[in-house]
Amino acid sequence: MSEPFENIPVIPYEGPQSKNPLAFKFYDADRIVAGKKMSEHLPFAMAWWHNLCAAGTDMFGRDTADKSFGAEKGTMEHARAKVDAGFAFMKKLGVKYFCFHDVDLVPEADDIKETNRRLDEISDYILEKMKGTDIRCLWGTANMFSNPRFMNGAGSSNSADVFCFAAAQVKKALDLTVKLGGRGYVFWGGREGYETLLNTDVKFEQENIARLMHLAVDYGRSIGFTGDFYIEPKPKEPMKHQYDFDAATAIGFLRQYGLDKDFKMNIEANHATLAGHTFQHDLRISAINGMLGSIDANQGDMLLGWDTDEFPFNVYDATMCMYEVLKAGGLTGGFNFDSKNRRPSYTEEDMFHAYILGMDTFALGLLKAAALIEDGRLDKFVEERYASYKTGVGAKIRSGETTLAELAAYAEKLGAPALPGSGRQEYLESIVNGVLFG
Ligand code: XUL
Ligand code: CO
Repeated sequence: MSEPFENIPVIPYEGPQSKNPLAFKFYDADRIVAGKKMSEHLPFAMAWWHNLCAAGTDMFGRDTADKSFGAEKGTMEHARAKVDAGFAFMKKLGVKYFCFHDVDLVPEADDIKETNRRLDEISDYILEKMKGTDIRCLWGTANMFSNPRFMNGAGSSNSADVFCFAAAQVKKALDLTVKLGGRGYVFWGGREGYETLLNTDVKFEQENIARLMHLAVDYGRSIGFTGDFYIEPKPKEPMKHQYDFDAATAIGFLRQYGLDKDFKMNIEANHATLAGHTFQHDLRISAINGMLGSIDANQGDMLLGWDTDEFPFNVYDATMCMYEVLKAGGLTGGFNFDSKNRRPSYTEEDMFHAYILGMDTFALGLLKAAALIEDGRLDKFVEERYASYKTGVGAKIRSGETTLAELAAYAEKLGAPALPGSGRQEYLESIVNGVLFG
């Protein structure tokens, strides 16, 4: 049988002037930026589901791409062919990590015992493939949203039996993550939410989701999982209301249920924008709470109100993302391309073009974010903007050495404060443009 992607070369770095579609223009793995190699700043990961499984099906039409990789779909031979294709793909691009859902790896059987047997078999095969390479698992997860049994959620299901099946899948997915040396374990609350309050006990459901997470932490730690658990917030889709709306909501939930020591955030760009935030906002909220763990690297479409999972090409957003990541001192996780080719981009070359685009976009973002920090004008402006808290009454407020009555007396004596100083937004935006394009 022919080698996967045999007509595609190993992707070289050729620099910004290159017109070669199968070369990196900005991602230069060994280049040192802000004291570290680009490849260390940017632990990229391949998403098994989009890259090796999704073939362009949408609500209005069937597959456009051929992801059979020379085997009959729905067989273990196909599962192995996907492993072969995935490793060939990652090697050619220099992608060092992969992320998976349990059911991305094997066809799901009717009986969970048989599914688990298949997962044992394929994970042995993946382990074999990993030997002699520096390719590693970034994170694993359980798909608890596709099977009809999860129509009302997994941890949040009204059915205790369904809860048990969710538990069984989480247990197995944790086993696989540990077996493959995964850095993290993700909970994306696929259907953990509701459609109508007329049939839903929100408090009961949220308590049960927390119970499932506690059970997962206890089990994970008992089998030697030392990595981070992640919540991946998303406000809607598939459910109308999803409980993990955004980073702030998810962090509050984790604290309420005593899960905040074991969990961090896996922030996805397109999920943040669906929540009405910028990508940077959810990164900042995670970072200031010490919970910026990992990133699902993609982007949405300003004109579409759903999760389009496009490959990131917006350099402004990538720059502001990397600005947050650099300021936070890096990620414990990595940058998982939870992104898919557009339906009409159905060839093997398109799969490579997509990753080259995504990796180059984040490399550019890294370079520009490092330059913004080095430039220092943004930091200096923010620092000075809060200068009134450095001395006098401001310093007393910060140190907590005052009372409401004292502050009220101060205000009365003042009569009226001066305006708080210009925000200078347009000036700051022109600094960003200057650094990006100057
Ligand atoms: C769905 C999504 C998932 C998670 C993993 O919007 O982002 O693919 O990343 O379950
Ligand atoms: Co995602």
